[in-house]
Amino acid sequence: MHHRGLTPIVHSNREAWQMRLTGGEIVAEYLIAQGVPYALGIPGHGCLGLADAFIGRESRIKVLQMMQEMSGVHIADGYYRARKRPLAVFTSIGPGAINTAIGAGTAFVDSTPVLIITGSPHTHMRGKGLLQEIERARDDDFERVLHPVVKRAMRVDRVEQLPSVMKRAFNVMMSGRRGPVNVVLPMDVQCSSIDVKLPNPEGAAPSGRVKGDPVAIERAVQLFAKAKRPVILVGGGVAASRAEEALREVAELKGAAVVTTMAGKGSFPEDHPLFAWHTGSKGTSVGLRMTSSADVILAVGCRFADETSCSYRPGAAFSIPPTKLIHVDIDHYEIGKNYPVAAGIEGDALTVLEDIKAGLEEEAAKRPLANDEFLAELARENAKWARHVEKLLAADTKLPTISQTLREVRTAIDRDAYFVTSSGNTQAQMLQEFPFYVPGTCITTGGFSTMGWALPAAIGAKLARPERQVVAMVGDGDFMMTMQEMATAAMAGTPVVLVVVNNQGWLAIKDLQMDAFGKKRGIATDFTTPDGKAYSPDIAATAAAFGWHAQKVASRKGIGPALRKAFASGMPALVEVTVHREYPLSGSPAVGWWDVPVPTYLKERRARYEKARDEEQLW
Ligand SMILES: Cc1ncc(C[n+]2csc(CCOP(=O)(O)OP(=O)(O)O)c2C)c(N)n1
Ligand SMILES: [Mg+2]
Repeated sequence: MHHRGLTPIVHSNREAWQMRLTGGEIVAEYLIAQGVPYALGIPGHGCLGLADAFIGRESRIKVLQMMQEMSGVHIADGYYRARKRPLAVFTSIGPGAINTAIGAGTAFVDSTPVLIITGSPHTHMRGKGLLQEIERARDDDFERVLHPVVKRAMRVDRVEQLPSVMKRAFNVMMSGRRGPVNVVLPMDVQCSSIDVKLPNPEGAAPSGRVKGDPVAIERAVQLFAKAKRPVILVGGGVAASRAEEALREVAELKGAAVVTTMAGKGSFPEDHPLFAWHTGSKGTSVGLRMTSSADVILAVGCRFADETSCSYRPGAAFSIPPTKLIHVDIDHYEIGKNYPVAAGIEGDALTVLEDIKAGLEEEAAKRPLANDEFLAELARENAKWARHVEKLLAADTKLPTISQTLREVRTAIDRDAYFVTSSGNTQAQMLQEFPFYVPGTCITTGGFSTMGWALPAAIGAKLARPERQVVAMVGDGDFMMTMQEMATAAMAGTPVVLVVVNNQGWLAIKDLQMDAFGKKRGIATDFTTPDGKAYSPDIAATAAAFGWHAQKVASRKGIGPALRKAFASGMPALVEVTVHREYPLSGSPAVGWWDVPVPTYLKERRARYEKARDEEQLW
């Protein structure tokens, strides 16, 4: 036993009992002990010893390849969201390691655990400037690149440290506010060995959930029970803690409107009469009305980011005060960050909601808690929003709009299908127009909005849930950021269905340029050839070239049948939809305020911008 204080191993794999293991083998065995089914990696000289250790262990952990390390992290991210089990990603040194940064940033901002193991120079070579070492400011300096985008960075200098590092990496990743961890593993450490008993994961981590303070919970119950215009604001923390059921129970008990953030989308059945869609700059009229006029908001697992809060312009999304805020979060840092609280509760979303529910049940025994007038107003506002969406759907354009495509996709796929988006108009319109019925089926990068995320994340979701339909919908720009991962899906045999809406440009941004700066201010957002003509690769043909089932449609009525054929193919399948690209039907209108600074030379717009900006209140 080399490490005092480690729990003796209780291991189903007897070979691992007090065995001589290399660093690479310690990693592989610990991942197996943690029940990690896949390690995603691109080998290079910086991780040869680690990659080799997976040989002979294929029945217990599979190595999958991806085409860019960033995508490996995205795959793990999508897998976690669909299954709540982490995967590991391993890379070589230098560029391979740095390629994980965007994946790590996405997972960090969206609080998803991913173990990122990056190879690094031999400990005795540090600072010599070996191939792919970053060493001009400090020897073997890579890990600082990832510091801001991981929950913790862990560096191993000797193989003896590795069992403890692996154990702690999982603990950090999987407790509290979850997030990615980087383990830096030098090449020599991967290959040297020790006699080791691996720590048993079961005895090594905190168990259970963090309860909220009973005094604060009682205060919250009293406030919420008395509310006349009660709103529950749902962030990503509800899905993270699998608190969807408790959320629904609390909402129904009180008769509260449920509004979600982008990260919270899909945590509440969106055909439920208490659902009030979304607030914020990309929100909905019903959500904005509910959150800006609430007397009490119970916010669970959300950060009050600028998009949710209409850049903190009072009365736009929120009016806190006078609205009283009950803010529940696993991360105390979020409480009081952007708005003052009437009750701030640090705790896990599920246990806190269950405790609030118990308190509300007591109150409900004394008197009715719901306000029928408020609920009638909610129904009216919901009907108004539905009419707005129907109007968008009725657009009479030659090519289908993204709104129409979303509707056709919703109609064609299963109720419990996973629907994956990353950024652009598809994500913004998904938020406003696409209802999710089964909790957990909305998979989107809510906080980081990373283009190129959806395809690899969908591959991860399909690995996690092979029995369910997994559909990703992306723009042409988004697609071209990670289209090479079509090879990954072909090799892994994951029949994801990818809908690419082709509008020959970064149109979400072009629309924003027009909204904020003026109709003539589009720049660098159309894809064109030197003669000014619209440019697009033949996207369906690229999918066919990767060995995918591929179809191209340019009519609304062609979308449903194409999707059905895609599912029937049993293969990874792409449906390219050529969509309408003229503003404003290229997207859908933003209904809330967002602080997009306007250049002073656009005098009139600048004046309007400043007037609105001056109303913002940063707390
Ligand atoms: C990696 C990354 N770079 C830049 C952006 C900024 N951005 C947000 S949406 C968007 C354009 C999206 O274009 P596309 O995927 O074609 O979708 P569209 O809006 O055209 O439907 C850009 C550039 C981003 N979110 N992520
Ligand atoms: Mg586009």
